[in-house]
Amino acid sequence: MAELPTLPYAYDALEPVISEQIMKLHHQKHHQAYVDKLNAALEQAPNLADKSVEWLVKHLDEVPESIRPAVRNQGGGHLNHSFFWQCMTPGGSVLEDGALKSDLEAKYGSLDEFYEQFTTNATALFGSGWCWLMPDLSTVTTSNQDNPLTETGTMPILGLDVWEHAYYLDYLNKRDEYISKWWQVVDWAAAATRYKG
Ligand code: MN3
Repeated sequence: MAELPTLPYAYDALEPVISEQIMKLHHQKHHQAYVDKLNAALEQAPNLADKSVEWLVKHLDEVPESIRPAVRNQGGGHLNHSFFWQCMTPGGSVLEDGALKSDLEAKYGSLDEFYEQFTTNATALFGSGWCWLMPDLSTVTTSNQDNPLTETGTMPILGLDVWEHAYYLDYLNKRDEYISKWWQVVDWAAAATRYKG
């Protein structure tokens, strides 16, 4: 059984970047719905009951076709949001000197250039989806609730939800403004811990 994880901070802790209203809806309604619908789908495949959501998303081809779309969308939604909450922390955390910082600077020329490329990709994504920083430090986007884990076999080290439900109440149609503010709450220390170099 998939379960809604507890948010690692208060609902209002990411204000003013992300409002309490959005965080409550996003966690209690949207994320809860992914969990509930994933569990409903898995009732039809008892042999998968003990599998983690990471395993399911990574091995979609081993999931029965009858529930594969549900596991892809609802399982992906559960995995992505569980990860997203871990990518943020109140007030953000600094990207300290270390492998992640120096490798980002080497790959992009500067951190500012990295921010710009990530923001450009996230802004340009058509429709609903996510923008990710991968372990090879490339930035990629996925549609809907797909996670790069399915295609590449590896989890990202950072991810941004660019579905309208993630920002519309605070930023209306200004996705670029949401993305530029989002860096203020990114938990870079956690991303650095995930990065193996
Ligand atoms: Mn979302």
